[in-house]
Amino acid sequence: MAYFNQMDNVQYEGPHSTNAFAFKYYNPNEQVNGKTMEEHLRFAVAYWHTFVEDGSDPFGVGTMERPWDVYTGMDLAKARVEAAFEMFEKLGVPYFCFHDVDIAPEGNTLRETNKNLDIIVSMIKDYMKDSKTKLLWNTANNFTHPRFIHGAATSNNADVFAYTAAKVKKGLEIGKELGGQNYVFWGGREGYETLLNTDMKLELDNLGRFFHMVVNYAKEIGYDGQFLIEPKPKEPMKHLYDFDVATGYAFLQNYDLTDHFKFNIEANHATLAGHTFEHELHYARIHNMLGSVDANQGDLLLGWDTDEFPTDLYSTTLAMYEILKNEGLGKGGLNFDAKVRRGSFKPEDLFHAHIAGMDSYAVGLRVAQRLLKDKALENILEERYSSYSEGIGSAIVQNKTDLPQLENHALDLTKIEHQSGHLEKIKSVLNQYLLTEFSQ
Ligand code: XLS
Ligand code: NI
Ligand code: NI
Repeated sequence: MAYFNQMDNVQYEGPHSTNAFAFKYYNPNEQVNGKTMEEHLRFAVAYWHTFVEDGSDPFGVGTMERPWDVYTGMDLAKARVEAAFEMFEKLGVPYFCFHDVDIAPEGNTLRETNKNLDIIVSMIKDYMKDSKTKLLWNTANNFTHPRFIHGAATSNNADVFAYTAAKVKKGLEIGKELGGQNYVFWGGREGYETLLNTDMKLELDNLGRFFHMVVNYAKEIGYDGQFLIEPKPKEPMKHLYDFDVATGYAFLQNYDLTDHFKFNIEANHATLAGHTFEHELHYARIHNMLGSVDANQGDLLLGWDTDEFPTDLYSTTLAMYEILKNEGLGKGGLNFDAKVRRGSFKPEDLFHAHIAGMDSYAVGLRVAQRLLKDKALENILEERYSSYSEGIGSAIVQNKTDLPQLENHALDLTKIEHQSGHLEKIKSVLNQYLLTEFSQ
């Protein structure tokens, strides 16, 4: 059965097209510095936002018109698979991502849930045979069900730790079965409300133990996907343990896990942590920990995870700059962990939203590539830090000096010469790159 009858395959028609169902900037086969746009961007559709969510919020019921909602239970799960693969093909998107609960309903026991999963996973596997769309990552939803009220691997309740481990074990098996490129850990309930009833040390130690078990089991079954931690500072918990990349990195170092994990960085989580998106990408990149991206955007006027589709070209440009500096995302990709607004309830809005996101990242890619080719920002850095390429600066960065020598250098210094930071000039250069990209 077809669910998006009125939609054809979305084609690239260029920046002057007025067709709302065409790409204006994303041209999958266009070469950008030796790779196609499709290879650079590795877009993924997020199953939960696109095929599961109904648009409800804490104040109102669902609003989404979804033609597959005529079904319930396992029939609904199957209808969603059909709708999903139809949409993947029409969008030409190379990847998708899901949580276990997105694809199959939970049973009364985990045994029953796993049976449901097996049925849908084998259906997905069949669909994947005739589709170019692959699994970017899967994960376990260990936060929605009331059993996770006090956490999952960091719960005070050992039964919940076991349940969590069992769900992730199944998730790795599913990832292996479907050729998943990555496996994501977003610790939605891994945090706490108050220290008055929390043994933080035990909870963190347990989380460390849990990840070692994951690494061991992956080895045991020959699962070769990449493990990704997705930081977020808060929501739903008041304090989340993987607050941001730096905090997550310290955790991985403490528990001797840095060789086995990288980060899945979400734009909206970065801003919730009080960082820019590019800060999180940059921090991960310089520590060789940039794995994948949840490509969305937040609303700085609102203090929560609004998960909007990315349309801010400034942000996509700076994000793609980091990704190109990283020489790409390797096994990772750009997953649209983003939802249409509650008022955008028509099925075609799902297409408009993805087209907007894909076009915005295509612009970002092209602008970032030109910035790099011209060394527009790199030259600025080189000049700004030039004091470290000679004299005392070069001794410092080569570890060839010490406090007495530095004192000697400083004691009679009378005039320290500074250069301007030229921030406004730099921003106007960036604007110029953005605005000239498609005006030639
Ligand atoms: C929620 C997270 C979640 C993860 C996957 O804020 O972004 O959707 O990406 O569990
Ligand atoms: Ni996410
Ligand atoms: Ni999120």
